[in-house]
Amino acid sequence: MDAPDTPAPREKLIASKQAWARDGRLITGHADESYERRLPPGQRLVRDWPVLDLGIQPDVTKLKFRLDVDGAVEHPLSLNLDEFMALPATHSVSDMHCVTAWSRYDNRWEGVAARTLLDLVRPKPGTNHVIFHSHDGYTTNVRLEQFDQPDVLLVYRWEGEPISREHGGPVRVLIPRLFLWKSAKWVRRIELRASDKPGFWETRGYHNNADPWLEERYG
Ligand SMILES: Nc1nc2c(c(=O)[nH]1)N[C@H]1C(S)=C(S)[C@@H](COP(=O)(O)O)O[C@H]1N2
Ligand SMILES: [Mo]
Repeated sequence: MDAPDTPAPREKLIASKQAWARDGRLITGHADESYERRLPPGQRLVRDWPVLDLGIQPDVTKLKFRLDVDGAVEHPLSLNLDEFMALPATHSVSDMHCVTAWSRYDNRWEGVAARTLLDLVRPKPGTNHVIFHSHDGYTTNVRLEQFDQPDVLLVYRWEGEPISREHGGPVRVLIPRLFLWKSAKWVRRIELRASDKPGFWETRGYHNNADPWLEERYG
């Protein structure tokens, strides 16, 4: 894939996060009784919005922007920024949960619903997985049923402002009911597949499913 802005990731940061995964840091073991709560087990509320990345924040200019939605679909899409922004807009309010134990409530989003894209590309029968590819070389994977939810958006506004570069602007994925590492920033390509393909953190000790209420942090 194309990742023209990609120098080496911050190896130390990655190594320490991998060590957390190995040690099971932040696991409380109380997932079951907490399932009904708004704040997932082991999480604490923050009011700011922390920035987490691999030490690269690609500058996705209008000229560099392209979104491909392809793979096991009837009608592959390849959109420039104007074409993407012309798709119907969806507004939502949702919470964010990061595996590093912060959660932030009531984020107001605007973007294009995952279901709008799925209606356009039409996944072929037997398509069960979605892989996100980003401009910094990051990848992450979810099951199609996790992407195909009404609250999943490709967002371009947060709290009325354009998504900043550090948070993955101009367009990032938002899957609010999974840990935030599943929400690819600077998204470049959405690949639909019959088979799964674990992404950057999933191959470094993070859980494949990433449900915060089940404490699916590592594994
Ligand atoms: N392209 C890309 N997307 C990414 C990441 C990344 O390094 N590159 N980091 C992930 C992780 S580990 C987290 S916790 C969230 C952080 O998003 P934020 O910086 O907007 O809080 O982005 C996720 N999406
Ligand atoms: Mo993260």
